[in-house]
Amino acid sequence: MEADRILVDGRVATMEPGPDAYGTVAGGGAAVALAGERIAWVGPMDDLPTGLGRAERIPLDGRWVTPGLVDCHTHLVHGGDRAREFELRLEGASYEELARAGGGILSTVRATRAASEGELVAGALPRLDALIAEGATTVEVKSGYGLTPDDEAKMLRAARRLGRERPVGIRTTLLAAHALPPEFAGDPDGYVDLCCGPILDAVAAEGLADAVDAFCDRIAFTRAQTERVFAAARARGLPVKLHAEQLSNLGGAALAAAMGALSADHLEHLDDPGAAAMAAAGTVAVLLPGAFYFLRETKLPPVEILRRLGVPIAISTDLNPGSSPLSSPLLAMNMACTLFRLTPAEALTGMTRNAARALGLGDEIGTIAPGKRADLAIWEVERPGELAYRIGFNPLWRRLWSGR
Ligand code: DI6
Ligand code: FE
Repeated sequence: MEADRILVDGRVATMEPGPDAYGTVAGGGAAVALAGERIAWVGPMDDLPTGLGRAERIPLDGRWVTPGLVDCHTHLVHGGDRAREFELRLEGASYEELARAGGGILSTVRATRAASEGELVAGALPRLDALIAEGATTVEVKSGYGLTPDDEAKMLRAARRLGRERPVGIRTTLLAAHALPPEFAGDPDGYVDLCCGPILDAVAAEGLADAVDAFCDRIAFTRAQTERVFAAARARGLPVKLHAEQLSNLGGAALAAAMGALSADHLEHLDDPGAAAMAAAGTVAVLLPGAFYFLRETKLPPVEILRRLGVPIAISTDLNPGSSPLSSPLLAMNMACTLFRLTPAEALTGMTRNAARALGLGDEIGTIAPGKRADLAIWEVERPGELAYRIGFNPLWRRLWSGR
């Protein structure tokens, strides 16, 4: 075995399925050997392979190593902010009322259209840095505030640039079917034609999207419109995922599952048939407690049903200016426990292994296993359950992305 560095005398939560919920490496101390950007070996110190004499040893003094965190659902590229809308909501306006009055997502569309690609990058970097500072090594970024071929492509180019500006994996998602732009008022099917043709063409021509998403809800697009967007994406070989059952139940999760979606996200209003369809298809349930909290929702996603059916659960920040201005993966994990009653181990699985799967990257990242990318977070904690426990405290010691 070849390795150039070995993290020694640590404790390791591999997050691989196993006898304990964290995939903990047994024994007194554990080690992770790295070969370039890959994990070469992980196991107890006592079993360290011989012949690694020349590898540099990095002592961890008992600190915990987990996979780098994977934030699998964000809208972190956008112009402007929605602080005024927050005040209006606190005075009694609902998210849905503001959206129907031309505010909400559309107010961010106006600000995003007015911004240059460079301005979008500059605005997004501090938000991305906040995720990185808490151990994120892969972040998904959606479009959805441009809603024209040029503006959607501009957003996704800005997202790709973030991955060149920072040591982090960026996965991009085209979310053109996010809201009906004002120039298509009264003609949602006309806009869906634009999403399925010119927007997808513009984005695919430059290879700007790794997946395609839509918002299937009573303030956004119907099931039939969503199906058209998905068919166009799949015809171009792009995987799909869906904002489903957030504010109402249109049966989006079942549609997503039937069309082989990687994930269905939000899911507060998910029903039993939708959950069963997701279980049968292996579609990941991405829960977004930040949006539930910030919109002061009361309808909980059906976690017990998802568990019983064995639907993999991922957790994400949903970082966006309107429904979840949350740039803390650790707080998202805490909220998943306090609000949705996940266990701390389920929350960490949801930000690592299952989040990787929600991005179609389950073979590449999300657990600590030989051959996977060396994306690791090293924490000053006594046990991994602490990661979901504190509020507003960051115990990250070091982070490695691609072995760096
Ligand atoms: N649901 C959400 O929570 C975000 N998008 C969506 O479809 C919110 C986006 C926003 O309000 O700007
Ligand atoms: Fe979202």
